[in-house]
Amino acid sequence: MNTIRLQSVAAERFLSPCIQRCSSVQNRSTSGKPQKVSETWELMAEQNFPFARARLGTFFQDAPKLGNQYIEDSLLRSYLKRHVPKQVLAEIEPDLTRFGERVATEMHTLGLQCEQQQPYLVKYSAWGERVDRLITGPAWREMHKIAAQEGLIAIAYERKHAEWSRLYGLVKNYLNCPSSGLYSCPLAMTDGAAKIVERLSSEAPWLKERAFPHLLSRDPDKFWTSGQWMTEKRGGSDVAGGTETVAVEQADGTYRLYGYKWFSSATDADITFTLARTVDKHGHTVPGTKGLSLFYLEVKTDSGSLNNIEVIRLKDKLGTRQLPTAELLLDGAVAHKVSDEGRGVPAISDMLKLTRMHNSIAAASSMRRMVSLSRDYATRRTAFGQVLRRYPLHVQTLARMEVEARGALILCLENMRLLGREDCGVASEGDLSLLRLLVPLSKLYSGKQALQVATEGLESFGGQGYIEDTGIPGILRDAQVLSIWEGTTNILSLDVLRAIAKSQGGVLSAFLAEIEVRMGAVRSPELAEATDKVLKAAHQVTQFVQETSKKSATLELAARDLAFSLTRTYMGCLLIDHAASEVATQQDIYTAQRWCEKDLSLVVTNSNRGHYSNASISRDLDLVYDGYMDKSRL
Ligand code: UCC
Repeated sequence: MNTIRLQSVAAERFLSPCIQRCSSVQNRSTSGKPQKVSETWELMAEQNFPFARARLGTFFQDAPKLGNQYIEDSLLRSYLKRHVPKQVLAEIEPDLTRFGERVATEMHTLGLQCEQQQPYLVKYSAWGERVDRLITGPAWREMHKIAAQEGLIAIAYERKHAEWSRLYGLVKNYLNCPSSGLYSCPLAMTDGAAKIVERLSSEAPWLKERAFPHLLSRDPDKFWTSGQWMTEKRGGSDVAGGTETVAVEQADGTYRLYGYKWFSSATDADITFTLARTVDKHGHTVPGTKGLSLFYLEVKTDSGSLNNIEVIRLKDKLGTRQLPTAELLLDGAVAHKVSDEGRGVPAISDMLKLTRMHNSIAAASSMRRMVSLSRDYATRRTAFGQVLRRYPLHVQTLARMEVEARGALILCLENMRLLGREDCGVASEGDLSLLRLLVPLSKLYSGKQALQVATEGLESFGGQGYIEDTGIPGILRDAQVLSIWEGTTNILSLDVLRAIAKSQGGVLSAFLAEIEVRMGAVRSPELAEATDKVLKAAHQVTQFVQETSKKSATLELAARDLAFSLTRTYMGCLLIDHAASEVATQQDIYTAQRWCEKDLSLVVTNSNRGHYSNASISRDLDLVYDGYMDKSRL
């Protein structure tokens, strides 16, 4: 029985009209003697009125809880079990298990704090001196320490597990990402920088000597992060057309950079790679891609001041507010040219490959986090008399999210495996071709999936999903960037066309060959229908490209649908291949079957509907500008 006392005079006063009403009821219904207010209150409490004790009521919803993020990720574990040699798995699994717990506990809390302790810029000292000091919060700085100590960059380059080191390192990044408070972003660029530095080890040994030990350091005080400064005011996507930064050679062979970088994602980096146009002795630069070279610079001088860089302002963004993203003026920053003249874009493409892979990893891990929270919540939240997990309609929605998360993850894992082979020089021509094609596909498709899963997941919490301090809205806001940075969906779709053209179709031959081999080995009757569908789509889509290859405008118009078709087909292939393997469960089979219900050859479907015809082009334009008033702009 509840024995409750009125806690304050104020409460007594507030409740007194109600109490008096109750009091008279109580008086009549008990002994008939007059009673004091507090006695009446106790009687009320005895009757268990839920709002009698406190104005908050007595019901508090259980918050969703995270389990060990490695142990609870069935596909991740079975993929590793299937592909990683037993001995290597025995060596790395204890660390993954420990880290899976750390990200779900201590780091999850820290990650949420990163958004509460947003970075800010102090432009002037108290005495009026321009200082441009970037202040980051304690949780953000802690993430730097953790990244170094956990070897999030180092593991892949130390190569203790040969080609499996990359998979191990990136799987740790996958676990880290949703709990990292977006520290995953500087890590993505740092990984890209390490890849460039390693690639340049024979041309620029000084760079390896200077930067590599810092990029791979496990000592937080020595660990450096890198930026990737590409975007300028005129060019986010059109880097070649939009880059205005110029590089002026100095007598000592270094360069001074002058320009305005419009979007430096994490400005607290120690170093950066950036593009600029070298100025010849007549003061001329070469326009377009051929005028761009790649430069390495350190953000601060040895004395700790900025390297002739002004931080103009921090960006006010929809999400990723944990990140100190800034506009920067380069006013003679000292830099080193590290590519051949005019070969800046190909030279930075290694970094783009890595940051685009990290982007897909961020997408896949964001989906995993959302599903983890949603499915746990469904065991805690009761509505209409039952916990949510007992409603098949609710579980069906979560299952659809799970299928998306698994499709995205399996392609990420495959790319990690291929990159490990490239890192160690054991990749075949086919592996390299596949990697060139699959990285942009994974990036462009997973960015869209993450957004869809984030919005659905948010809804699975009802109104609570819309409340900031649950931490759930941040997942949606941060997911929005995934289809934007590192190249938007359409730009990445064009990159897929670039890869096809540059390889003269080689990347598509590798795609088809791999699918034929994998699907040819599937024997399970349960997977027969899905296998046929994947094979048919692979042939139809590659044939579409062959038939359209001479019509570049049509191919460009079909680029997004083509990229979606290639990705859906390849994800389907990987899911089936896994579902047919010795490690598969019934859930793997079900995932593959569900995945393959999608329109795998969307580009063929839409081509048959006439979406890429000239008539469609003008109808699209007419539709978009229907009712638009300012005809002079058309
Ligand atoms: O900097 C940014 C913020 C970083 C945030 C990172 C965090 C992410 C992690 C998340 C984890 C939480 S965002 C910057 C965003 N901007 C972009 O991504 C740029 C988008 N634009 C493009 O991708 C463009 O397509 C360009 C700039 C890469 C290429 O444009 P061009 O100039 O038209 O290129 P071309 O002429 O087609 O290619 C020039 C050369 C060719 O080689 P050659 O000369 O030998 O024929 C191409 O094959 O570059 C080569 N190339 C490539 N090679 C171009 N792209 C690639 C590629 N992707 N891979 C290999």
